[in-house]
Amino acid sequence: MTKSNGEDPRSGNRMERFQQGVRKRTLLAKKKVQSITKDDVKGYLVRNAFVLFTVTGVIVGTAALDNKASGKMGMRAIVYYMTTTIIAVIIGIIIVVIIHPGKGTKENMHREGKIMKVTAADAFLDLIRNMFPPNLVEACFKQFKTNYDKRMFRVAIPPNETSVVASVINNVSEAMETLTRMKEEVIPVPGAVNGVNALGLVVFSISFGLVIGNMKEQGQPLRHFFDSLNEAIMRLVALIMWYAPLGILFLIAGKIVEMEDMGVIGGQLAMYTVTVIIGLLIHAIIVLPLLYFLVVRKNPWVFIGGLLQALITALGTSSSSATLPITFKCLEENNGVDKRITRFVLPVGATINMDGTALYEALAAIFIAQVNNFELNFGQIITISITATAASIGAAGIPQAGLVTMVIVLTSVGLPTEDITLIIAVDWFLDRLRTTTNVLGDSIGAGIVEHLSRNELKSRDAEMGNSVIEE
Ligand code: DAS
Repeated sequence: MTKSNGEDPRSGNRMERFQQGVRKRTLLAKKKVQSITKDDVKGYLVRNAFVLFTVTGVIVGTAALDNKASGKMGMRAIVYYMTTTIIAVIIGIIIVVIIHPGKGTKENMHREGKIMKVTAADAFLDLIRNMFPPNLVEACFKQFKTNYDKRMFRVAIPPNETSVVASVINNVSEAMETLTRMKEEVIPVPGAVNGVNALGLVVFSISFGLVIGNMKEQGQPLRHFFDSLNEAIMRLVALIMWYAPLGILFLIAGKIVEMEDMGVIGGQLAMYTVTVIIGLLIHAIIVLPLLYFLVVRKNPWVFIGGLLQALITALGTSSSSATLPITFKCLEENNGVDKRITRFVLPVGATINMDGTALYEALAAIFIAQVNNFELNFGQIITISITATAASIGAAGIPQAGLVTMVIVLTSVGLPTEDITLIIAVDWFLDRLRTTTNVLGDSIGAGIVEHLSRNELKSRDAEMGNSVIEE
């Protein structure tokens, strides 16, 4: 059949269909390009900025020191880290023994909350899966899975079909999609570079910085190169992070909205949450400021006031590593701490000095013993203190790392590791608080180490004959 003008109508349809197809494919391609540029560019930008920032920052800081100075500084930092971590653990133990939130038994906890066969264990295992080499994960997985199948995993989680922990771990808030995407990108940087890798990165940067520092004139060009590279990265990070507090507010707001529909959490869990908060508050607003005042003889609250943006970022991202660039900025620009101290002390501190986490792990382990009516003797309490300190050193500066390394503490005194899921429901919230305490501890440490190292810094200035590395 042909059209009056002799054209084959089917060819018209064919053309029509072809044009439609082209239009559809163009639209798809455009969407794909848009989505790639929006996410990946920001992702690459953030990811590389943060890793590069840490590397150049540490190199710049260390290169400005000589072995003698950095050796003494390193010693002072380590002594400070161990002292504050042990104090935090002791606070955790005392407070959980006095308040005794674990009164009653697991069954009691089950009755209190609305029992749900939780997908928490699966989400929790995903978290572990992403953090440890597969063999260890498989071992944990088998252990968890057997208990899970025996229905031992029941946690007082209110009726909330979606897996609480999965949503918590994603920590995604629709309210600020942009920052959330950026935050996810930021978090995987420490996540991807977490634990041993982060420490490896820092160790490499410190040793490379020391080498440059000891090259005298020959090292000058490299020192200048890394100094200006770091300056550029710092500005880039500042650009990326300027809208962080706003986005973080949305993240927390989004989470609180989600908490609303989580309903009431079981009494013991609530008591446990209160106990952890009290412990962290004692350490953060009494011990650390007092330590700062005793050593530096200045008003700690002025110093802490300069850290506000870093503390908010820690609260919002639950990651010390992701907060690192902001911590640098707050200490150097608001509190005037010498770059040679911050670049040297902070990256190590963010990875191994976690007062909040140590306090939390000791407290949570004893809480789980209480819930199991398991009488701990003095020796076991000491074991918990030591393993909680070690676990906090091993935890990476990323979300809920402290929850995962708690397996070490529970195993050390024979407590059932699957009972971690009893406290998983509130961990997304407590993690923020302990991360903020961790960042505060690292920052106060930088202030104290700077004060104790002021003579070395002065003699180093005289030796270098130029001013301290400031802009
Ligand atoms: N979120 C960890 C941090 O970044 C602390 C923890 O998980 O305990 O410091």
